[in-house]
Amino acid sequence: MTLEGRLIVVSNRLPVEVKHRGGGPRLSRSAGGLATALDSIWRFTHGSWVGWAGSADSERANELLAKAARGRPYGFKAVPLSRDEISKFYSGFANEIIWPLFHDMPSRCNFDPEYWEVYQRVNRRFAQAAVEVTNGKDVIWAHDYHLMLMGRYLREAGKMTTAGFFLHIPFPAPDIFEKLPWRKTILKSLLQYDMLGFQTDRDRWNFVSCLERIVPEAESLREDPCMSVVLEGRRTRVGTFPISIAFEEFANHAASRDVEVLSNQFRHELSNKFLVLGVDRLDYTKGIPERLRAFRILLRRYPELRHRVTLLQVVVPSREEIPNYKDLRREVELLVSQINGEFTEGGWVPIHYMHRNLTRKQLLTYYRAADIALITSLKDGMNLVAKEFCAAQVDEMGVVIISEFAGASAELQHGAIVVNPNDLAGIAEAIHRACVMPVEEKRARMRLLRDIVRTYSVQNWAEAFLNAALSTRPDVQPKEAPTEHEAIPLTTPPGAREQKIA
Ligand code: GDG
Repeated sequence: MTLEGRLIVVSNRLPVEVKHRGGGPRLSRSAGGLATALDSIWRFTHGSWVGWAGSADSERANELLAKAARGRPYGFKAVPLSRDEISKFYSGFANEIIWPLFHDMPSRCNFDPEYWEVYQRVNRRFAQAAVEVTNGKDVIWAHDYHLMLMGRYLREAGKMTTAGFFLHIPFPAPDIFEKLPWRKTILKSLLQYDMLGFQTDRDRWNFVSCLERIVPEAESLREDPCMSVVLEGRRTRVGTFPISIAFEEFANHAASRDVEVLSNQFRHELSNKFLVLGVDRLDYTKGIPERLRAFRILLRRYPELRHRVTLLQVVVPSREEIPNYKDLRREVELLVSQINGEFTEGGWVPIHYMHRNLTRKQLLTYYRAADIALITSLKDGMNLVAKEFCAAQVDEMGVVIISEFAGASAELQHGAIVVNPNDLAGIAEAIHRACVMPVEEKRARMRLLRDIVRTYSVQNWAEAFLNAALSTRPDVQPKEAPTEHEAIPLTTPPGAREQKIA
């Protein structure tokens, strides 16, 4: 695809972070998968990335960013945020209200009205920063729940260019969403974007159902391949774009000699036990305590599996400033020690627990070494770990057990074993089933999963979204012929990609 203008990506954080350490500010790569996801898009376009740089605005920080931009196809535009704004906009509104609410956990929300004030102010500042680097032909692409009001402020600032928004997390059903005191303003602000993208059809339909209930004056039109919503004469297109991964990159790295050696070595150190792997940010939506309890049920129900199965749980530190997250860490660590206390015997520890960041190579080593990926999210926008695990299964032997409430289950359901994460006994049975699954069945399932993830890569995702956004312009016709990366039509619902094992 070709963009006539430039791409202006706007996200809460820039892909690089300025940290103040002794001796002045330093630049590092910031956490978060969005940078990796967009790498493929920057290969054929250029532009700017607007976001928080992780430190107060300073001349030195801006110099560092300008230096970091050299050689990249995009420049950085830092949005300065004070400590108080970070606390109320990011930790507060985004992560104590929207994150739990959109993951169907309203009782965890802290509806502090001050958070709302700061959320509005910060969204306006992001919009101003985006407008400053944009001209009429550019496409603005805003990411995630931190920036739901930015569409409205872009319009107020007189922006005439195309603006799209992609939500990485789920969109809740009306009964949940309507608990939000600022529900109507948020929905109407989202409709100020030209293009809205959701991870799954379920999220898209939830959004449309919320509009029907809360903004009944908005008219939904079913059009192919997207649908449209018209409010006060403005049309917004609404589509499903499941995010994916750079399949070949993961697969090639996993197939490398380095990773093979490390993976064999790791398996040898574990005495070739059957390895179950969990990899998650430490987050209450990921269902980590549920997974541990299910593993305990497995070991109680099937004593013959003791000594034969090991769970490796990798937990990446996350949002440690929020009280809920501290409590979760304690809960997880207590469960790990209880289970290990109950079952450990000479030469076998049932759960290996890591609370730290891994390098990409370490992660791939564990993906490749594992027999099962166990994903038990209580709710998840997509879950890229599931797709990365498939890419890393170069010998096609791993089994994916995935929560029906992870977005990825829509695409992966026929190759994976799908579980309800609240059904702990069901998860235990699924692990048992994977342990005794015949090799041919494992292979058939993993081949299917790898085909699905290979066919629809992150590049397809980004191109599909941007093409759909571009087609909202009155002066741009959708392009004639699909490229080889677009074997899948723009907004094919995940169901259309589902395949069955032959
Ligand atoms: C949000 C939505 C949606 C994990 N540990 C390490 C590490 N990771 C990488 C994984 C993966 C990413 O982090 C986690 O992505 P997920 O998709 O699983 O989850 P969230 O962080 O919650 O992401 C989610 C996603 O946005 C994209 O739209 O799928 O539903 O919640 O890429 O590989 N990477 C490294 N070391 C680790 O220790 N290097």
